[in-house]
Amino acid sequence: MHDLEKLITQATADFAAATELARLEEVKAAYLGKDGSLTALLKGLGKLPAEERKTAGAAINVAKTRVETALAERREALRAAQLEAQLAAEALDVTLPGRGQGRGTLHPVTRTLDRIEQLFRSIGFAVADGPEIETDWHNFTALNTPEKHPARSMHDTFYLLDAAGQVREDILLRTHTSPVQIRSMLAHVEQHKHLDVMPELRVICPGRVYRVDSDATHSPMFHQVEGLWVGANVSFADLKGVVADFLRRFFESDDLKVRFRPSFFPFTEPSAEIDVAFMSGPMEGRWLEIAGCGMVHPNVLRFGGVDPEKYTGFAFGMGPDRLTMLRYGINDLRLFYDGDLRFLSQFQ
Ligand code: 2NM
Repeated sequence: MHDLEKLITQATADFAAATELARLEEVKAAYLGKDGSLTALLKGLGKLPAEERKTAGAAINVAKTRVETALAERREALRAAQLEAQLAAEALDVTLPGRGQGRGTLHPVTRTLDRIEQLFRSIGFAVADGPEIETDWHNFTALNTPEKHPARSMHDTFYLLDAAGQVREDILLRTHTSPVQIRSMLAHVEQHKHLDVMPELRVICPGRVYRVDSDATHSPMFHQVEGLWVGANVSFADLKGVVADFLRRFFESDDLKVRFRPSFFPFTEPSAEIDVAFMSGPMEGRWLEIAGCGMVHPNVLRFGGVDPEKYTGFAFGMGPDRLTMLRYGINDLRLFYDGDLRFLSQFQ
């Protein structure tokens, strides 16, 4: 039975040489499979003389059990090793700090709007908003815009379509935030109609506006902030003081030069463009057009429900997109609206 010992030794060595479970099952077949060597020995028992059969059979069965035990041990060892390797590969260090949830940043134009609102709130202005889809009446008529004014044309203004796809002439995307000032006046007058003297109305209206225009410095959607102060004795001198003070605070420049240049708007009379010049920095000494303003036209006050014989008011309008470009030295307006995070995430 020396041969059986050799067979067991060989089988154990072959099992040890198999480093993967699949390979181990192949090796097993060589011993215990249908054509395996142990199986062959058991089949050969029948050819032995009857007196030898019993001891030979017992010896072969003992050997078979030992081979099976060696196989089971090796199988278990390989399974354990495989699990060990998998655990090592999938190792997770639960003590590592988290990756963090990017919190995002405010859009640069939003930062400018917040700043403008904060400054005007500090001198007693309310902040109002209104619909971006407006009536022709609120957007043009109430602002004293002549019936044939070019701003009313489809080349300059986005009109809405009806269900049949036909242009509706009475509904449009607002071209300025002035309709909100009209709505503010109407609401203010209604709210105080029981009083002999209406309290002053001070309001700014920031928001999106729309015009048919698109290039490096014009976007079909852009922003405006318009302001309005109506009261019993509101003068152009008040306008100059409020606007100049705001601009110096906005640009954090006490020596900012502010100039009012005569101009024309249908909704104000007299009207002026507002220019500023910095006394230091890269833009030193250059006049920049920054806003428009004027005394609210009597017709506009009337459309707002205010009696122009009793009250006067001033109004102004500016473009926060342009103010943002100036503040950060940006030369292409479209960067604000491309949604490229490489640009937007630079404003913290
Ligand atoms: C500007 C320039 C001048 C303006 C006028 C009004 C209203 F509704 F009160 F009449 N709101 N905004 C105005 C006046 C706007 O923007 C360049």
